[in-house]
Amino acid sequence: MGSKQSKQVTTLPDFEKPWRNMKWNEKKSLEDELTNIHLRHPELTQLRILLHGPVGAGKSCFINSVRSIFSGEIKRNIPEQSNAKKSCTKTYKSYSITNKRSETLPFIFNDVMGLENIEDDGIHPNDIVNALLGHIKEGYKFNPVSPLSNKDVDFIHEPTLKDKVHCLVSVVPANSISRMDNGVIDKMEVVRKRAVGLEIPHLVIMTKVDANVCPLVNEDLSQIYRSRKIKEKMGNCSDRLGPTMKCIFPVSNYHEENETNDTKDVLILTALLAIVKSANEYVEESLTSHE
Ligand SMILES: Nc1nc2c(ncn2[C@@H]2O[C@H](COP(=O)(O)OP(=O)(O)OP(=O)(O)O)[C@@H](O)[C@H]2O)c(=O)[nH]1
Ligand SMILES: [Mg+2]
Repeated sequence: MGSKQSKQVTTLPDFEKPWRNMKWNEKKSLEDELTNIHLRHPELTQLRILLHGPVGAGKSCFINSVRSIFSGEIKRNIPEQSNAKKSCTKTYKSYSITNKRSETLPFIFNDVMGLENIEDDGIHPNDIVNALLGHIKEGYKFNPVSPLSNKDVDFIHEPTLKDKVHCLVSVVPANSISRMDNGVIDKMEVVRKRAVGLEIPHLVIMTKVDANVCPLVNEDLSQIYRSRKIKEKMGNCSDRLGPTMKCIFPVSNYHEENETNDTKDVLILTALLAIVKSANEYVEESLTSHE
């Protein structure tokens, strides 16, 4: 399980000191904080987090990784696909997280079909907006050609705060952000604009930092904030997708391992805590704005 935090690395770090402070030894307190977070809205038992992004970015794998962390063993239940050209995820689904004590955590993920460059393929950006607004019923099968309309049976006409999304998360891979198609970026921009207009927080998870982006990080993931390459990739995410650097979180999902390790866990839990706190602030603000 646990991993040594300071491995012998042969590649020299670019920054003498990490530019972001990480609590590498505080996995337990991160888990506790996420488990016991006090929801700031009386009608809610779970904060809803929507993941979107290009096909194969690691959206489903991120949810499996969070499940793995809280259960202490690698989870594979949500289908992922290697070298997928077409989105592996086809339907709208919510995923709860349970810990080792069988407690359900106070947040829930929604996974959607991936975005594609081509028009009429991959999820339609209006369907991501439909999800943000809470209009989509569980199990809805995405249709890339035409988004859900208010005439469809899967359309929720009067969504409550519980159905709505409380934090939008863009999932993008570090190893291809700089060459990501403009078609996909444009679709993500449509969604960001709506989220910003609705004052829904928007954060970014940058996956695949382990996929030959930086030799230092390949050797030792805990050096991530001493790598110029990773900082550059995060800057690319910020430039192309809109959110500022403090909203961008690099992670390495469980994609090939058969057991969890503390370094990966802490990176993912840190990202998750920022997401959940943003969602909680959003629901608190929605409470006061309706008074
Ligand atoms: N190296 C590496 N591979 C990853 C990481 N995250 C996901 N993958 C792999 O990337 C592939 C795609 O992951 P998925 O989770 O299926 O991607 P998705 O975003 O859900 O894709 P669609 O549902 O097809 O839109 C799988 O083979 C994953 O194992 C990561 O952090 N590092
Ligand atoms: Mg998927």
